Amino acid sequence: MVVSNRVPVPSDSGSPAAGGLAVALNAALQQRGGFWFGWSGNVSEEETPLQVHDFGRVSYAVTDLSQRDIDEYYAGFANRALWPVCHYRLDLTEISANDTAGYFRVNEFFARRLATLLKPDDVIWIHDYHFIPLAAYLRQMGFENRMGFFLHIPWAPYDVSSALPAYQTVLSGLTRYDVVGFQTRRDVENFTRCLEQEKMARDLGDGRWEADGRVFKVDAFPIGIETDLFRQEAREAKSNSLVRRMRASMEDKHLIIGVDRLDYSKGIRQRIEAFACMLERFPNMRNKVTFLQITPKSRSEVPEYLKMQHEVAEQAGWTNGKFGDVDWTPVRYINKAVSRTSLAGLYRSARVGMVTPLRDGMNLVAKEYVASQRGTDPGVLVLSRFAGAAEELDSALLVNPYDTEATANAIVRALEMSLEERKERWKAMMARLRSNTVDHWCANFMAVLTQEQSCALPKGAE
Ligand code: GDG
Repeated sequence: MVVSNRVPVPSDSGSPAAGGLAVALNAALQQRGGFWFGWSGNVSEEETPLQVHDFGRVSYAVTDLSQRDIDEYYAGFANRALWPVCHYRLDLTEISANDTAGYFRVNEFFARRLATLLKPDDVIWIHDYHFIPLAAYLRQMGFENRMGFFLHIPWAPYDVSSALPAYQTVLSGLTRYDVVGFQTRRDVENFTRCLEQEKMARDLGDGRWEADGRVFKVDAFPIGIETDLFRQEAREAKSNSLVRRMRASMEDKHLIIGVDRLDYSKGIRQRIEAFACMLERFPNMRNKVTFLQITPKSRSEVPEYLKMQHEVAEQAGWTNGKFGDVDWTPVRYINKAVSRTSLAGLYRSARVGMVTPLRDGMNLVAKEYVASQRGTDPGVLVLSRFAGAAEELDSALLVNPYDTEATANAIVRALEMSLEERKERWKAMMARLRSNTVDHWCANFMAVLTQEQSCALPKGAE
């Protein structure tokens, strides 16, 4: 039983959902047979029956939510309290008693709906910050199934995370699982320090903890991508019309690429600022590079997101006004999504990949950029130290995204890097991406959850 806020129900033809995570979890479900359960994405003011869609061995069960539920649970507590706190942004955190109550109420509602589907031997894998208290409600109802939780976003240090409304209830909710998985060692350390500080669990060693007579395992499971498939897609994207149009418009300039949901955690404004700083300090780079930032809008219902949309657009406009010319637009800023194939082809065309979040659980764009490169002439990844991906991809040019000048210098260093050094760095990163794909991630988590073997991080990932 896989549980996530949004459920990628396939189209009626049964074609698989796109995207690495959905593909990997679908594959795990296909192997064992099972359900994917969550929100339908639809609003309904009356309680409607659970909608079940069967596709062979895998079924999808989704439920509607009321507008109030969505406002309080999703747009409220999940996205205005948990998301900013987990991304170390107390300045953007909104504390509201209504939203907090709504989050727990909706989790209890999901637990009641899920309970109608559960069989005693079902293994349940719950995803992300929307559903932290789900296991606690299921346990209260008497369910003793194996339950695992994976947090896709960071877990902040004690002093930050303890500012969360209902912090102790959220934390104790996590102790009701059998396995609690994080993206990185750093998140595991932050989380276990919270357990110690609150005296909420006892350390049994080897990642095992005990709380209220239950033993649970805490570990890092860094998520991967479909490395070979992405590579293949990038190779084949040569004939993609969007990629061809982009290449034709570049003439002999180098392309720098950034791809992110429009989210304040991604550091998009700071990145454009660093690019502008680079143009200011290295006039020889003017007219030689183009920075393409692809940024589909997200969560526009949350006020902080609207505000940053304006800030990023202003920064891009200011940079173009200051440095642009009649025949050169330094920043191409695009607010729409492109297809996965186009994306793979654009990554491959870019000499530099800029992945500079202020804080990120993992960041799959960093991995996709590396996987898309030509081995004989690879581009350079400029990666924030504060992305989870930096733990594995330490052969990237690591930067502090708050340091505008240092990031500007890293862009120049990437543009001027010798072929030999580019190849060396790329090879080291590709080896990591091959030894830890999204399938490994899924299999590792499931193995620990079903107790088939003890948890193993991919070699060298610690
Ligand atoms: C959360 C955590 C963690 C983006 N624009 C387009 C597009 N994308 C795709 C990328 C990538 C995905 O969206 C974004 O993944 P990230 O990992 O970068 O970020 P979040 O959405 O914040 O994800 C994160 C992740 O969960 C997984 O655990 O890594 O830290 O925050 O796959 O390619 N795809 C297409 N067109 C676009 O315009 N087709």
